[in-house]
Order: sequence, then structure tokens, then C-alpha cells
Amino acid sequence: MHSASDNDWSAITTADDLVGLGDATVNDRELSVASYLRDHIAPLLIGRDPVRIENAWQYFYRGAYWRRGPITMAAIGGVDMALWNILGRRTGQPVYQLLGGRVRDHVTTYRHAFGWDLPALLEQVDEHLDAGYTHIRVQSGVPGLDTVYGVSRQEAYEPAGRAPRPTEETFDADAYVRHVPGLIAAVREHVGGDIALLHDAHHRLTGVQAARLGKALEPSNLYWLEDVTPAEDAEALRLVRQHTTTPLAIGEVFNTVWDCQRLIEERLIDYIRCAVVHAGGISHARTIFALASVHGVQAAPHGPSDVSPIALAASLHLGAATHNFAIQEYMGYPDLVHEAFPHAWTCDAGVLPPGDEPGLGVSLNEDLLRSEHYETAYPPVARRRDGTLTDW
Ligand code: EZ4
Ligand code: CO
Repeated sequence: MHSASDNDWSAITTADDLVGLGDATVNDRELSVASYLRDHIAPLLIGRDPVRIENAWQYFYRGAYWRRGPITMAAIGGVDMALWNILGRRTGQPVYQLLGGRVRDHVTTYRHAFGWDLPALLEQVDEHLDAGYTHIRVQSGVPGLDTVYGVSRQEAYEPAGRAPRPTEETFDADAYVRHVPGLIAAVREHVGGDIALLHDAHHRLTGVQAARLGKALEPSNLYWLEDVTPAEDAEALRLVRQHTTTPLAIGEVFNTVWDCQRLIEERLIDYIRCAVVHAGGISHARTIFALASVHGVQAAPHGPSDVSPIALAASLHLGAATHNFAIQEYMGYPDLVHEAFPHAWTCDAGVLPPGDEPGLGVSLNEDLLRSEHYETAYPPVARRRDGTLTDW
């Protein structure tokens, strides 16, 4: 390789001037990954052979004494994506062909619907239904709470707010667990039996609270209940599993196969939600999904608006070529982001075709990006009524 990250963008340039884009964004810790890339990876990329993708992955993973963690793995992930991108451009093939070709006609997606109360929520649900979506994540306000994570009173993408420090909100697990089953039952009644409904609890419940919630949601026949307990606590999930048949999804905060090995091997979850960007790129997400396939767990990557169109493209190419890839989250982007990252993938009536351009099929509108500047943004911090912090 000729140079790496020698401009502001996450791009690798080969000696013969092929450019590969990657995404290494970790929401609210962006600059730490930029430093990791600039200070510790870019100098070591120079002179490497860009077609030896697996070799590069192994070098950056095993060659570092301090392994794993979101910063390291996103940095490796960005490089990995860029190298797959380069290989595609060099061979004229979309990345999904290089991964073995398509196993499915399309990658299904789900969209978010949120509303402070049921009528507002149903309005968004109806918009998604009208647009042809068949899978919808539903979130709402909770009586007695002023704010709820991921439920904006306005149009919203990722819940991070642009400010030098995070906002704070109060969370009450009992009020939440009392409210959600009735709310989702009402949504189920509204949409009928054929639409898949999903819900995300954002890691905030104990095992017992989560088990109760899962049980209470059974009549609503959820597609999944996501992040119902803190992801790192396997025994909490086991407790939930023992008490409910509501399908469980977890893993957006995992970075390596070792973070989720036990959950997968012991079948404590139904869906593994690692994002390609946060889990070491296409090469390592493929390892995670392969382990999942052995144990009856399906892949369903994280895809909020802080996962860029480049990383989404990487996920879609992998999804097209991965048998146990169930669904891709797609939160959508503001217009500015679509303009900044012109992309071959499309979103049409509930499916996300990766497009047939060589590589990942995403480019950068550098002029537009240069006119923007970086601002810190943080998701809110949540406290219980006594002031102690919740799990996420
Ligand atoms: O909390 O992207 O499933 N989606 C989510 C998101 C995440 C944010 C964190 O950066 O849970 O809203
Ligand atoms: Co989530």
C-alpha cells in the first residue's frame, strides 16, 4: 500500500492509485479511533500488499499486545472494509461476489417507529407500512418519565445529541416493564398478524425484569426483543431464556467472536447483532456469523444512523452472501449523509439491495464533507430515580 489515512477521510490508496474506503466510526468516541488509525495503523499499512486482506487482519489483531475493545476493533474493521473495497475495484467485482456470491435475493430490513404516545407511534408505523416495510421496531414514551432513550419528540436519527457533554435522563424499570406489553399489544392489534414487530430495551433491565417482560410480550408474538439485559451478563440472559419464548437479540456492543462465543454456543440468543464496523470488519463479522450458523443463531447487524453508508454497504454485501443473515437494521440518514456518501445500495419497500458496482459501491463527496466540521455528540446517560446509573 502506498499511503493510508493521509487525508481527513478513512481511505487507503494503493501504489497503483486504487482507493478503498472504510468506516471506523464509534459513536461518541470517534476521535479515539481516528488516533488509533493515524498513530498506530496507518504507518504499518505502508508497503503492505493490499490483496492480502486476511493477513492484514491477523497482523493488526494478533500483532497488538492489547487486543479487542471497540476502538481497536473498529480501527481494524475500517481497514478491513477498505481492503475488501480495493479488491473489488481491482477485480471489477462487487464484494458479495468475492465472498462467495449471493445466497439470497435480497437483504430484508427493519425500520424504527417511535412516538411519545400510541397515536404518534401508530402514525409512524403506518408510514412504514405504506412504504412497504414488513418489519418495524416500535418504541414509545413511558407514563411518568420525561424522556425515553431513542424516542424523540421530533424527527430523529441516532439519539446522540450534539453537545460537549451527555444529557441525563431518568429511567424507571418498573414503569417501563408495566407499560410496554400493553403498548405493543395495541400495535399488534393495529397492524394485524403478518407484520413483524421488534422492540429494543437498551440493556437496562435485570434478568428477572427482562424475563417478566419477555413473558408478558409473548401474546404479541415479537420478531425479537433486543438488548433486554446488559450484553456482557450471559447468566442474566440464561434466566430470561428459561422463562420466555420471546426471541432474543443482543450484541450491538460486541467487538469480537470471543465476546459472544458463550451466548452463541449455549444458544442463549436467537440473533447476534454485531455490526461489521464495530466487530473488526467483513473478515471478522464473517467469523462471528459462521459460529452463529453452527448453533442456530442468525445474524442481524446493528444499523443506526451512526453506522455510515460505507459500513452499511459492507454489511449488505456480507448479508447477500451469508446464509444465516436474517435482517439488517436501517435507521435511515439525513439527506446530507446520502449526498456525502453517494452509494449503489438502495432501500426499497423493505429490502436493501447492495447494488452491483465493483467493491462496496460507495464514494465520498469530499467537497461537501470539507464544508462540514466535527462536533462531539453523546447519547444520553440514564439514571435511576435514586441517581445511580442504569446499565445501558
Ligand atoms: O443505541 O446507535 O439498535 N439500535 C440502537 C441505537 C444505539 C446507538 C448507539 O450508538 O440501539 O440506537
Ligand atoms: Co439496539
